[in-house]
Amino acid sequence: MIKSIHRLLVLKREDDFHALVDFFDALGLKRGESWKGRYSQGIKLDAPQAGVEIGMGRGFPQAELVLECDSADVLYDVVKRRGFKISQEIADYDWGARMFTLALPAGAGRLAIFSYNQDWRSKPQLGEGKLDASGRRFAIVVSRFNAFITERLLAGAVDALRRAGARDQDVQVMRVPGAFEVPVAARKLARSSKVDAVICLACIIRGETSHYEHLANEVTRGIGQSAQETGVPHAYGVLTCDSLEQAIDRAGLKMGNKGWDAALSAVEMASSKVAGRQESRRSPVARRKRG
Ligand code: INI
Repeated sequence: MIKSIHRLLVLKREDDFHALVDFFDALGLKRGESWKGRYSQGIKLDAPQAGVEIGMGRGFPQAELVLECDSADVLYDVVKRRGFKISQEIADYDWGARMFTLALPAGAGRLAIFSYNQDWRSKPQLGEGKLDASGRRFAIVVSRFNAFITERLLAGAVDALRRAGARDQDVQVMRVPGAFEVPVAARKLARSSKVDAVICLACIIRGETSHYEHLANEVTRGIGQSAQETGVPHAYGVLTCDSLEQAIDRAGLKMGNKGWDAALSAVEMASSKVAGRQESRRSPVARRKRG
């Protein structure tokens, strides 16, 4: 019986090896079996589905490795942020997909990333939430670092929740030292089974070092993981900016208020039939507690 199928990418330099592992990790592949021996090291990065695709004719991706995801646009941002070279810009294709291609480092080949477009006009919208926060409970985790910005995000988020019908007593605010601490606090609140959604607010401003990239990646991944593992919607209101000026623009000046936007996403997701916790259902945590 076949157990798995993997494309092998053998690199010559250790830093390329780690860069590629980190990259696939950031795209959301799951770390599998790994080893480190005298002459070699390796790690398998697994996807929920793998296989061989055999094609014939025209219109196929120009790549040796093809990855299908939920949203090519989201991964396009990840790829851009990590400075990988895009070899084919993101575009819509007549086979109903949105796709781009990039060159992997150290000549490890080309990777095509695509997602199928939803034809939203003809399909019923599955479990779409409403912008009605009445009766829902929210937690806002806000970082004190760059408080000048994050307090504005917080004000925007609270205002949006109130306007959407949330009662003040149903909104709790937790301050943490910096963006790095946001995911842990968010996870704790999500697990408390006392909230329908968590809104994560922070501001990371690019400095002179690579610290920014590490912090931004870790915070984003931590928040995403907490959302996926707890099943409680988390809204991402983390500003990642090149300058303070850019941050000010996104905290209520020229580009709206990211705290407000995040709060509305939380409201929608909290009432979504698919993502939000429904009144009739108890959370896994509550179920376990009550037996
Ligand atoms: N925290 C932020 O929220 N934003 C930043 O821009 C930032 N920078 O640049 O360093 C930052 N650092 C602190 C970090 O989040 C942790 O609080 C700290 O490292 C303690 O764990």
